[in-house]
Amino acid sequence: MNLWTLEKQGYDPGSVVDDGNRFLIANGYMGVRGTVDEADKGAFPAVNLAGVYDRNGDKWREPVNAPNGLFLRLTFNKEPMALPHRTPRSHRLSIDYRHGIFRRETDFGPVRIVSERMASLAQPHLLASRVQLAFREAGEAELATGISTDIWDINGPHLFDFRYEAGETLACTAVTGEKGIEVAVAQAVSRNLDGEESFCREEKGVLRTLRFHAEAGETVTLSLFAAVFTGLDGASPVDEAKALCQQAKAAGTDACFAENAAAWEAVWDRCEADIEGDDEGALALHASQYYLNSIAPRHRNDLSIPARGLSGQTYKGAIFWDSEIFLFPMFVHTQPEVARSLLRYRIESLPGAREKAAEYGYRGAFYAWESQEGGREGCTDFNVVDVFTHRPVRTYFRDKQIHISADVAYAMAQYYTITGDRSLLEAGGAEVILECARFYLGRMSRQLDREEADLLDVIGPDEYHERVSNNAFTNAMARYCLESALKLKEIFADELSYLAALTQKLGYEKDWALLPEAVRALRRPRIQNGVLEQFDGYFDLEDCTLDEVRSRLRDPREYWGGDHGVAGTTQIIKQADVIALMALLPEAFTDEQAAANYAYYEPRTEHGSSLSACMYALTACRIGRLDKAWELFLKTASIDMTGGGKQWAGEVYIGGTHPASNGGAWMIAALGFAGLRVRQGMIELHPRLPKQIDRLRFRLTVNGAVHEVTVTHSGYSIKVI
Ligand code: IFM
Repeated sequence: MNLWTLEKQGYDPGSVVDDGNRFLIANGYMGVRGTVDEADKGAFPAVNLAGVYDRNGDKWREPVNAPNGLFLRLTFNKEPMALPHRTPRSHRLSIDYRHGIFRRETDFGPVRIVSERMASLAQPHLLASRVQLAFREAGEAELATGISTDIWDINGPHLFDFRYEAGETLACTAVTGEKGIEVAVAQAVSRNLDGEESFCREEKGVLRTLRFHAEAGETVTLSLFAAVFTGLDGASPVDEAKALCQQAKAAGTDACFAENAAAWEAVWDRCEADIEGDDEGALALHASQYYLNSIAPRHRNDLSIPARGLSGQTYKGAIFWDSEIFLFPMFVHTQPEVARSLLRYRIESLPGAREKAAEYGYRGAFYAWESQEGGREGCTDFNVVDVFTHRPVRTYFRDKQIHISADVAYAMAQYYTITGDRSLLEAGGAEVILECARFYLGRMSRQLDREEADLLDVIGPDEYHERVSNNAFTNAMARYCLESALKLKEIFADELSYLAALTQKLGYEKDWALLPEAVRALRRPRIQNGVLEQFDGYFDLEDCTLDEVRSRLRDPREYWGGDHGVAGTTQIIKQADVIALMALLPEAFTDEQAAANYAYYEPRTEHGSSLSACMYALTACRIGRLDKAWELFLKTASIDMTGGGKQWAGEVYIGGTHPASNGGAWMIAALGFAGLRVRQGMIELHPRLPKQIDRLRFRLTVNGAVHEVTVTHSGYSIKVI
């Protein structure tokens, strides 16, 4: 079994959208969905751009998809050799996770098309494909290559005022509707045949058509080079795109593919993780690492990663708590420079978070629940569409999911705890922590006759229960945020002038004084038989089984949460909540508490979010439920290979890749199975290997040096590479 390749045999029109996610190639700058070369809009082709957003009218803002510069369509003897127009004799898709190469092989009978595509990790603006057309019969061929604007948009169109250039290098330029950001794509071709060439500017792009006679047994090879630049990259995107295409063409496809492979090898040198003993697990771990690494921002130092990566416009291309809680751990341990980029994005977004807090009447920083560029809130008050009435449903994620600020502060503090490097705190991280703490100081409330203070009317990670009070996760994470603010005094004990300047800048004197009392007073959850109550009154809700709740659904796409959702009045929860807390702050709980809470909450959890299984797996490792941990690991790590995960929330499509699960898979392997803890640059291991694994190996960067950790059932070793 090849432990780095996923293959799929056979053509199934019903899985084309899922395959677009499964076979995604990306390089942090853009993601190219795994659709065939000739795909039209119906197949959801997209070149999804990181960090470029647009809003069309009053529809949701979402990231922009660039025109497809690797378009290719063959007509032979006037018949389309194209999906879905002709049923193939055979069809095979594959992705090489090691170097991010998508391959399609389709036998249409008279001709067999094989193409390989990459999004260069070495050159973030470059895409390339190499194509072979093997003719079985003689005939007249018409080959169109070029830049197609027939691309997928959920809430588009986003591009207007198209301008096309024909010639040796094709170009297409357009501007976004909302902000007029220029998006330019150029394309060049090299091929081993001549023919009659013509150009056409179609409504759907600009194409170069070559007519030629093919002999039976003849194989035509060609390479396509496409470059994408936007107005955010520089002043003349189209010139840069054309220049890069020509440069790539001059270098040749082999050189471009080799350069990409070398860049991937450099990434694997930093973060490769391998399992020996179970091939299914090994492939799934490679897959999840690939999906996550392929969308890591490496071309900029202030970008984060959307919840569906670069697989499309789902979830508005927004950054959620997923980044800090599920993605950040892999990066901070293996490629701290990427982790810094995720956190710098939050530092840059601080003005937006302050504005949001002010909008709700608070001081400090209330981060966007669905954060777009500059921290702009993408979450609307109506985030789900009811399947029965087709009306938008009022949801409260934007206003009540206040744990987001604590999650951001948590990652900021963890960066220092893990690396011992306080430069990020100095570069704005400390200010973020203080402003998040200030938000909670204002958000807490206390009845006059009570000693304790509450966080009322919130939503915890379990989104099925809206507008609850004293959610255990939210309160504990808010407390951690308040404590982290106080801890800054220790961290900067040798440089108190730094904090004094910050205090003055923020007018923070009064807030410092309030912090210790806030830490003391913030409500702790009720505990029954060792089990933390998820929120006030949770134990009084109907205690029924998951199957019972599922049987109450009248439509499979029905939303389980909100006012009328089937889960809201029951103890059935969407995703890890108390258990997520125990995974994030393990030292705050005993093993007995972890076991009691796992036993209580696991059967009551739908795992309706891809963020859930990994948190349970981490706790399962801790309490020695290793078979369960392994099962949850496989579920987490293979999600984007199998196309798992929910596709719909009410009538809203939420499919795509699942970076949080990809990061979760690494967390289970390293933090769970190996029991890795890095504190101030010191590595500790407490292995708990499931029986399915003979040997677990992974790389880390600690104190600037790459380390390789090997764990077996008889011990472990750590060596500097
Ligand atoms: O952040 C998550 C949330 O916890 C559950 N719904 C999906 C979001 C994006 O992954």
